[in-house]
Amino acid sequence: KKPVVAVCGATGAVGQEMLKVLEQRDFPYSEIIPMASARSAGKKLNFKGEELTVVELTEESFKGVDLALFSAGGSTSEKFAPIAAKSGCVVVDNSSVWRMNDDCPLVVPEVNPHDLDWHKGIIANPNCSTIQMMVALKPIHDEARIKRVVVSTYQAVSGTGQKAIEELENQVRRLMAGQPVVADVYPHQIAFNCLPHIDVFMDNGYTKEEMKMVHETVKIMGDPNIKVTATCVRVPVFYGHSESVNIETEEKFSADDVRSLLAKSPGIIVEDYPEKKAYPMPVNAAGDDATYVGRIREDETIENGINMWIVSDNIRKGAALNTVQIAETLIERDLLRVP
Ligand code: A2P
Ligand code: 11C
Repeated sequence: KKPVVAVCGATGAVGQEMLKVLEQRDFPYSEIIPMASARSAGKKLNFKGEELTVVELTEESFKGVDLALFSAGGSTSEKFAPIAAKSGCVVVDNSSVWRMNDDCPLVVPEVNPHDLDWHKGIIANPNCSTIQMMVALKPIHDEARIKRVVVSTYQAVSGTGQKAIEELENQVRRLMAGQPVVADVYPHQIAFNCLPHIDVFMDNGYTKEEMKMVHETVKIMGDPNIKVTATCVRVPVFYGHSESVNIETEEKFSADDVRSLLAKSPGIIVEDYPEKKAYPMPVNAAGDDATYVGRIREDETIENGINMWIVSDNIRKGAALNTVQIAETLIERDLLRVP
């Protein structure tokens, strides 16, 4: 029997994309149920030419539902994911609340699909900036053992959600019309600016987004020896996160080795032709499934080091697509049930 699938947060930036990805990949289902807050109940959404009606997400919503894809904010996931799992519905959650829980696998299907084998009902989808970095780093780690990663991110406003997309658009319009800007979602103007501040500040001076990259990398790679240090920056881009990544490896690995290894690795497109001015850019990656890697160079200041530039659509591979790929992998491995 094909699963009954709930999309929780179906009216949001990621939820809308989840519906699109389910449609495009011909995901097997017997019914798709879009869920959101009471504000959206009754709203109509189009799916494969049919009209679906949004229902309010409540404690009773999961009876008879086999799979729930959550992207409705942390507090909603925290409350409803255990309720769903308890009623026999497998949850793939896009928020940050379950990621570091020892009972919840944190999965990028190209990297650690085997971790799905021990799920107990709730599976966590990693942070968008972590996912694209993992897709690119895992093949290198397998060949040359990564010891340390220094990453700086250039993250799109869609990572914050629909309201932030509208805020950037409104600010650009107002500034071009010579009007003062209104900052509501972000603490400062985001149009024509960069904010070195994503998610909340922690006691150690890093932001929570930066610490997610540190801790999630270790859990996904299953290797406590990988050291990561991150600086996360919000930039006035609508879709697509970019990352400047410096890695230090145990084994010697040339830039050419990295290029040929990544070119044959799953989920990656190497775009590295400086002579043609061809390198990954968010405007090209937006709407696409691949993680793009370019500007691959040897770090000339250390023995075994590589610099590269990684770009991917944060809403697709960074969120909706990875979530659906986790669900597909659960089905392939015959794991779509709460043990
Ligand atoms: P709604 O549109 O009804 O507010 P985004 O990240 O783009 O802001 O989207 C957030 C998503 O999470 C929306 O679909 C939103 O629904 C949903 N959501 C937010 N709060 C709740 C809640 N308490 N219960 C169910 N869905 C929620
Ligand atoms: C951003 N990475 O770009 C964030 C969005 O932990 O799931 C996702 C936050 C998270 O703002």
